[in-house]
Amino acid sequence: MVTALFKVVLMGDGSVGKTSLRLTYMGEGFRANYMITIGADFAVKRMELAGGHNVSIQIWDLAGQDHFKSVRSTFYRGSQGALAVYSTVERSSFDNIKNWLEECWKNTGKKIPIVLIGNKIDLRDQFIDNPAMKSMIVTTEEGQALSDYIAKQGTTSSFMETSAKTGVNVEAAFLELAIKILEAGGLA
Ligand code: G3D
Ligand code: MG
Repeated sequence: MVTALFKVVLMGDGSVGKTSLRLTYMGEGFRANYMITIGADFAVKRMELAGGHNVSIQIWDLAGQDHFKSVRSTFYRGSQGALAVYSTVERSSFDNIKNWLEECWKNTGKKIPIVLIGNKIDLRDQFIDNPAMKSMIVTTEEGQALSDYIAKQGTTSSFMETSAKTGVNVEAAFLELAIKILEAGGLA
């Protein structure tokens, strides 16, 4: 049995749902700490993994500073895994994932494990038959293909589709990341 604290970051374009995912995972009543110099929240939650491993994850979330590149190098420092989040109803956020990964790996100095998240699937379900939305929608197949591409860059990558609104797959996504970090030798 092990006890560990993992630092993880939430990255992705503004409005894709990073803060909502964190709040859904942690519960509404949760208050995060705020690091004013880099404009980031961080919050800790404990989870129990198979095999009796007790892991706490410290989740770092940019508090509306998503677009200020200058503050983000501190944000990534020491993180052991990342949730790379896009919106399944906003293609530009999907196209930007490669830029987020590059920035993350550059600042962490190693290819930390990634869980790729396609969020807002409740909206995609609503928009799926709307021709005006067709070009905005990112399919499951596209998400999976991007995750496969990330895995070829020399790290582990998993893919999940979530809704921070309905809660579907939110807990599973954080759990998956903790498992990937453990597998990558996060205790070393
Ligand atoms: P960010 O932290 O990545 O910038 P937020 O994104 O968590 O602040 O979310 C941006 C907006 O998208 C919020 O709406 C939020 O409620 C909404 N949102 C986040 N995730 C989902 C989801 O899975 N489904 C739906 N339907 N909406 C979602 P507002 O209106 O508060 O700006
Ligand atoms: Mg936010």
